[in-house]
Amino acid sequence: MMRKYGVADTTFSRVDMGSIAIKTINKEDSDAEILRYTVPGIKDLPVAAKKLIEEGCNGVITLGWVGKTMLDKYSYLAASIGLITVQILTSTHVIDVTVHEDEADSEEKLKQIAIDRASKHAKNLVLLVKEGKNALTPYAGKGLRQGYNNAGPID
Ligand code: RDL
Ligand code: RDL
Ligand code: RDL
Repeated sequence: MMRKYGVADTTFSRVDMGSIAIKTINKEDSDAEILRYTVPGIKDLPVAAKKLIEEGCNGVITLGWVGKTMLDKYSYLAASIGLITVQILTSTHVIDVTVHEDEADSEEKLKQIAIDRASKHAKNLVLLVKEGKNALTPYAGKGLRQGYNNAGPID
């Protein structure tokens, strides 16, 4: 069966995480059909995700970038609640990849976080879409992180 994935990204982001997600989805699911939807900023992502689902996507990944100010953080909170609402209304996963500009001091480190987070969460999306609710169970409790090295389990 051909699976359909949605990729929603922003022009605000300083790294082209949408292309990284698409490359990863194609590698992990050779049968994938991918729809991309680019919007100005994070607060535009919830409706983009909803429209992608309405166009038949079995799962969506959103890729957002949050600035350093308190205003940006409030915008992220609003966007995040919107993305969770879309998931609940549609019973469809919307995997939220967000990079916060104050996560790192250097542009190089921010880029590394973005690449790692986007590719690891694209793999998570493919697993959830292809195999469903137990696809990630082998990794439960393993302290996995996206954007950083894994924290690991506490023995
Ligand atoms: O609908 C147009 C804009 O309001 C929308 O694109 C916002 O998401 C833009 N935006 C902010 O207004 C803001 O204060 C963004 C951020 N901060 C942000 O940190 N990251 C964004 N957009 O992607
Ligand atoms: O949809 C993919 C992710 O956005 C989602 O799994 C988040 O719940 C991941 N996450 C964060 O983005 C974060 O900033 C988590 C935490 N913090 C956290 O403290 N614990 C989590 N997830 O389980
Ligand atoms: O413990 C260090 C980090 O995991 C912690 O600072 C997280 O909050 C960082 N983080 C985000 O800020 C975010 O927006 C994470 C994610 N998304 C995520 O999807 N996965 C993470 N961390 O592991």
